[in-house]
Order: sequence, then C-alpha cells, then structure tokens
Amino acid sequence: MTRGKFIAFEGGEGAGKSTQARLLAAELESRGIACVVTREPGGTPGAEAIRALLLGTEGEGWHPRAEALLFAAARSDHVERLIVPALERGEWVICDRFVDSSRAYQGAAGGLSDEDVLALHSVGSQALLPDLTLLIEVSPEVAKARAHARDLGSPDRIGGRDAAYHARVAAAFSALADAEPARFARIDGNGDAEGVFGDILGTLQSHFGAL
Ligand code: T5A
Repeated sequence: MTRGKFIAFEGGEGAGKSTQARLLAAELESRGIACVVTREPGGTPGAEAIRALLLGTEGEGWHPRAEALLFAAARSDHVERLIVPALERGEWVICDRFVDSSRAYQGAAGGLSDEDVLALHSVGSQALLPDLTLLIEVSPEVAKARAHARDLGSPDRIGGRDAAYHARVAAAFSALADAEPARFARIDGNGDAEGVFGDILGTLQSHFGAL
C-alpha cells in the first residue's frame, strides 16, 4: 500500500483555506483519489472538545504556554487517531491548518520560541510534517472583509486579537515559507475561488507530478 499524501492549508483568517480544501477534495475524488478533509484545532472528538476550550470566548482564556500545550494536545489526538491511519490506508489527508499555525500564532505572534513549539510537536505528534503546505496569502483588507462576512462581526478568541497580532502571524507564515521552499508553496488568495484553485492544482501537479 502506497502511503497517501499529506497536504496542509495555512494562512490567516479568511484567506480561503476551508473553501480551497473542499475544492481540492472534490477534485481528487473525481480523479479516483480517496481523501479525508479535516481541520485544526479539531478533526477527532477529543480534539474538537479542545477546540471549544481554545476558541470559546467565555472566561479569561489561556496563558500563551497553556494555549500552545492545548493546541499540541489536540494535534496529537488528531495525528494519532485520524491523520496517520488515513495516510497508512493510502488516502490523502487535506488538513485545514497544522503545526505551522502553532509556529505562527503561539510562536512568533504569541511569544513562544519556535524551538519550544517544535518540541511540543515532537512529543505530541512525533514531529510529523505535511508533504506539502499551501500558504494562502491575502491582503489584510480582503482577510478582514471575508472573516467579517463569515463571523458576522463576532470572531472567536484568537480571530478577535488585534491587527498587530495578525500582522505578526502573516509575517511569520511568510518567513516559514521562505525558510522551507521545498515544503511550502505560496498561493495568492486575493482572486476568485476558482482562479485560486487553478493555481493550487498547478502547484500540486508540479510538486507531485500528474495526479
Ligand atoms: N490557531 C489554529 C492557532 O492559534 N494555532 C493553531 O495551531 C491552530 C491550528 C482557528 C483559529 O485557531 C487559531 C487560528 C484561528 O484563529 P478556524 O475558524 O478554524 O479558527 O480558522 P480560520 O482561519 O479562522 O477560518 P476561516 O474560515 O476564517 O478562514 P478560511 O478557512 O481561510 O476561509 P474560508 O474558506 O472559510 O472563507 C471565508 C469566507 O470567504 C469566502 C468564503 O465563502 C467565506 O465566506 N471566500 C472567498 N470569497 C471570495 N473569493 C475567494 N477566493 C474566497 N475564498 C473564500
């Protein structure tokens, strides 16, 4: 059995990750490639329960280190129970966010070192990395308009942080992509969904060959 491919979408709120993940899954299925679409934080019952703890807006929230530990715990359950078994069955896994979100949000923007975030990932998820990480980048204006339309003005605990925090997240994603060009592909997400998807399909074909 050939192991499936692990594709992650990354980027800020409203970049279009979920939209593109769904389009990619439909395209792969139409080509006879079995795939699983999942998300972080979440994807398994345990990780979805942690998601509610992390993103709910009640209470005082979490200290940055506790937040990072909770994301790592959710990811550990997700990797162990869903991602690795699917890859071993030969299915492709399309994941809406993965560890690079922790590196950008809890690391660069939240104040933890990249080494500490990667150490948590090593303990929790045996340092699993995607075969390809698609970083969807949009202007701050486009991101704000799309996220506002989706949230109806009531963002979750992390989406609701200030513009400076989200600017640090965007800069961190950009730096991660620059540092690992073999694993990352940068996608301009400002255009319409079909046009962005065309770029993603072209990127997959140049990365993995004919699908
Ligand atoms: N987080 C997550 C961390 O801090 N650390 C971590 O380790 C992880 C894993 C998760 C939050 O947790 C944080 C990051 C986040 O703050 P979430 O809701 O799962 O929250 O993630 P979001 O990024 O907030 O999800 P969004 O739905 O806002 O963003 P998407 O998925 O990028 O955008 P999408 O596809 O849902 O589209 C948003 C809207 O725009 C429209 C869609 O129809 C939708 O209405 N749209 C477009 N419109 C025009 N043109 C296009 N090309 C469009 N693409 C989408």
